[in-house]
Amino acid sequence: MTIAVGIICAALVIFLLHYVFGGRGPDPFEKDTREPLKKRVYDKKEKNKVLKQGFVANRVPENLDAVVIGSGVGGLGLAVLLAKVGKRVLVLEQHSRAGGCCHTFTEKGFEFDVGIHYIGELLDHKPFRCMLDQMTNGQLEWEPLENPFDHVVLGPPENRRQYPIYSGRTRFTDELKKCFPGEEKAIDEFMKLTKKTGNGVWFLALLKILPLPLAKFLVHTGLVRHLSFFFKMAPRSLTDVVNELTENKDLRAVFSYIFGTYGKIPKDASFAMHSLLITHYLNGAWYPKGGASEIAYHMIPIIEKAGGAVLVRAPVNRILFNDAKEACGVSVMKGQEEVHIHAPMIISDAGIFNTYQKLIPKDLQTMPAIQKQLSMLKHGEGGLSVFMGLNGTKEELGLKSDNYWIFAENNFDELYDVKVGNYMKKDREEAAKNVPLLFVASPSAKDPTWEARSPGKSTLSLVTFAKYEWFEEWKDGKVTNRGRDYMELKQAFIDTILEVVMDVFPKITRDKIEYIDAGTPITNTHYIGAPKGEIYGADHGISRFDPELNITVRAETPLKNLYLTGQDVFLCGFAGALAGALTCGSAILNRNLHLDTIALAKRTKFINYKLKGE
Ligand SMILES: Cc1cc2nc3c(=O)[nH]c(=O)nc-3n(C[C@H](O)[C@H](O)[C@H](O)COP(=O)(O)OP(=O)(O)OC[C@H]3O[C@@H](n4cnc5c(N)ncnc54)[C@H](O)[C@@H]3O)c2cc1C
Ligand SMILES: *[C@@H]1O[C@H](CO)[C@@H](O)[C@H](O)[C@H]1NC(C)=O
Ligand SMILES: CC(=O)N[C@H]1CO[C@H](CO)[C@@H](O)[C@@H]1O
Repeated sequence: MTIAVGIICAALVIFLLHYVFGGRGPDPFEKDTREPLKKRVYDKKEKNKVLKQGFVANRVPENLDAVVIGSGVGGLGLAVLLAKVGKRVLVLEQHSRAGGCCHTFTEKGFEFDVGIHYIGELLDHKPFRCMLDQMTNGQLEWEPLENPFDHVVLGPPENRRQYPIYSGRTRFTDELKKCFPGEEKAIDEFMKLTKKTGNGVWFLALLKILPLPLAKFLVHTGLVRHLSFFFKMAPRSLTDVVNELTENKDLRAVFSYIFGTYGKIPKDASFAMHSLLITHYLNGAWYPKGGASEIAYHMIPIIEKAGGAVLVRAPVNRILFNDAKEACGVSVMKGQEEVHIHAPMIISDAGIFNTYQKLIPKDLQTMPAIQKQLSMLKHGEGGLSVFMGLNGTKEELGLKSDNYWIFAENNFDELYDVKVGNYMKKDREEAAKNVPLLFVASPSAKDPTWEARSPGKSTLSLVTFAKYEWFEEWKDGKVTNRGRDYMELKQAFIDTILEVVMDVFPKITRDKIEYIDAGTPITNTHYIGAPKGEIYGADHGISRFDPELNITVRAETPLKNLYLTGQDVFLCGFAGALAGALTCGSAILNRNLHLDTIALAKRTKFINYKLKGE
């Protein structure tokens, strides 16, 4: 028995070593491709020449190596990885501009972001930062947020309590201890558990790129939960863990508030996912200098340089398969006509539901292997965003480079359930009168280039969750004209949200508002292709962290030459979608790109050190 275990373990170690260290395909990070900062381009027309290249058949490069469906950071990121090893990639985007959740739009002279408020892990020399520098040839700059970067606001208007959240390995806990005297032990224990769990995420990455039989072996023997604290903690809910640590309700809430960044209330959230988010921002939070559109703007030229292209207004209506059921191309709708594009490899960043339920033919949709994957995932929560353009500078309006998370009460499990809430279960008119959670941030205050670009103006971005079903009946209407009832419902949400904002930010008054509008779940469907208005793709509840799911939903699909990238392959968020791209790139290039980024970080540190003179 022990000998058998010994042999198995030895075999495992050999396999692991092989896959951990054994890069076989070309390495996209082999050369340091960072260039000195070029002249900054903020002129919209100039940028649109890159971001808004419309689809026409004669812009499609010949002899493509791959087609990527969707230009979110998961799609562009993967295309860059392939371009870096010389592959010619075509990225097709259904919207009129590239970027997916990272795109920006302009209304009444105000530029708004869609889905980038703050990103962590961007300290110099961190693997994630080194990788991003390479993927943008050193042209994308990151601006740190204030410290405290988040503020948690709890309670009803007459009794709102504010807690600042600081980054910093020790500062995070030190500052919490100042707010919660007597809770030192709980705070230290929370941090300990969080770090131990969050640091184990590499195992998730490993499960997704190990050969399937080996991954299955680890999961089915239960070894995975022994080897990885991440998977050990994954089945436990956030509520469960936090309630054991403290009786203090506000502290429980402060431990849990960041659930908003993946969208599951604490009793349905996995402690593993939560730990990832806490550790993600532990070293600080950053915002892309020049706004979110800079991300796509600096990735696209790398794809083009290798002979590829990124074309917009290119809705893929189906993936083409040959008789052997191998993906061999895509069909794009150009007006009423289908344009067929052939390539030996198709990669979808459009999300797993779009890919399996809309883009592949019916007879392939019913394949058991596809059905199994679909049965393991649910649609994530829908989102509602309010975009405000304000007359006044950040100083005049009291806006800073930080975020506010505002909750009507401190028991988040009840936000959707009884009392205050039932929010997500209410009928829509009722829900619109009482929005119990709200994210507030000023993108303009985070961007040091803003004042020069839009003097005297500011923007505010507000996000909450909302049910797709509340808005579903208008989904087939025209995006700019869905009728009066829809406008009224939107307005009801806006009015409620505005009350909260003006209360928490007293310098924001009605006369300062030059522009205000809301995007609902059906708006998300239109602009970012989210089938149910999801803001974070597939649901991130506890079942997402079942190791079985993690080995089943992979970049390789059950269909030959068809791959998945982006947030549904790994996890949501900018970093999660890029990890999806790395996972997919690892499968295609047959090497461990996660480890390549770590090696890259070591090399970069060395190069920077030498550049500085010794
Ligand atoms: C309101 C909001 C706030 C957020 N805030 C943050 C934050 O502060 N920090 C953070 O890290 N993350 C944040 N996120 C999450 C993050 O932006 C996403 O997780 C990530 O960008 C997803 O990238 P992706 O490439 O997987 O998908 P997406 O960016 O959604 O890209 C998918 C693309 O596929 C396109 N597509 C779909 N179907 C087709 C088709 N048939 N043909 C052609 N194209 C198609 C879509 O139009 C879309 O452009 C936020 C998201 C939202 C919505
Ligand atoms: C913005 O505010 C200034 C005064 O603070 C005022 O003079 C100006 O007319 C306002 N602009 C708009 C468009 O409301
Ligand atoms: C090892 C492990 O976690 N197995 C689980 C895989 O997923 C199925 C269904 O989702 C569970 O029943 C197993 O326990």
